[in-house]
Amino acid sequence: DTWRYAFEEAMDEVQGIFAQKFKEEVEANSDHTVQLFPFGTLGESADIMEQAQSGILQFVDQSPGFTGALIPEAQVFFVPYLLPQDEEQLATFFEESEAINEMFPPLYEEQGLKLLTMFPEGEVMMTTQEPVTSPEDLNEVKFRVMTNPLLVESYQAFGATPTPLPWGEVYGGLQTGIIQGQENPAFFIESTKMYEVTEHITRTGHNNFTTAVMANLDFFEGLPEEEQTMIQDAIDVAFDHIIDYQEGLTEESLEKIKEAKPSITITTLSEEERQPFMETADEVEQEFLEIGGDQAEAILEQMKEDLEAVASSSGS
Ligand code: 6CS
Repeated sequence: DTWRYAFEEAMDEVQGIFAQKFKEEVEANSDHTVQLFPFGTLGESADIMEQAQSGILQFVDQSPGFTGALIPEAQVFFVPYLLPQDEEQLATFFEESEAINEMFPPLYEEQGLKLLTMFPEGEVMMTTQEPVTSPEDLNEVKFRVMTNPLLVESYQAFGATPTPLPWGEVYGGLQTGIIQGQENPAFFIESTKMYEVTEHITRTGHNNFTTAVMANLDFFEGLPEEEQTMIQDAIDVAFDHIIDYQEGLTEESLEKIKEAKPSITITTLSEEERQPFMETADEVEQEFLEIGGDQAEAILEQMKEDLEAVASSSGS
């Protein structure tokens, strides 16, 4: 059969590299073909999710930044400063976390989706027109966020005026000044040329971009067991590949940005400067418990436990 797989990025961006590896593995180990649909071929993130839920697509990559409305618990990824900065620890967390591997799948199943994996896409950075060293600098800044209620709360707590928008409107929004800021990993700021319409990049260390790959549940459950295993194996290979692929990617991307636009400033906030941003975490966490669905508390607690386990086993 031909299986259709859509994602939210271009072919040569992180989600596309993952999807290409998955396709390669599936095609090497079965008679099936995987047809890839990058961003822009089938609509926005919300559209491809609907298509996956209805079975028009067999596979979809949608980030929790857009899944929050469908699965409120997925908003947990927007509690600031929850995930570790260390990339190795982060990868281990995604592989081993009970919250991710056992608690999230039933929640996705309720939406007709088989959750296959979640993986990190890199440190999230703020891009703005004016320098940012404290929450005061975000005052009155219309800051684009993905359409996720907790992310809106988080940027409100940071002092900005959050503006939820689908991805397709971001570059134009920055260009026309409808929005003055946004957040994304460095590779994406570089590949989408967002640096052209921004003056400052600020590393606040508040998050790492998480994404998720799933299959249509009826499709997946209708497959023979050995094909289900073949798919899961292909996902595992693609996971390892995407972790390796991202080694050094953040710094390389920042260098490319600097080369393309020497006037841009790239600032890493000091621990002291990060403090007021970090202090918003409790408030956002409380809000998550309010709006994060029935499993919010259980998921948050389990995630913290999983994160501690990873941190202590890595000796930090
Ligand atoms: O900001 C966004 O909406 C997009 N950012 C990334 C890194 N991937 C897909 C998503 O749509």
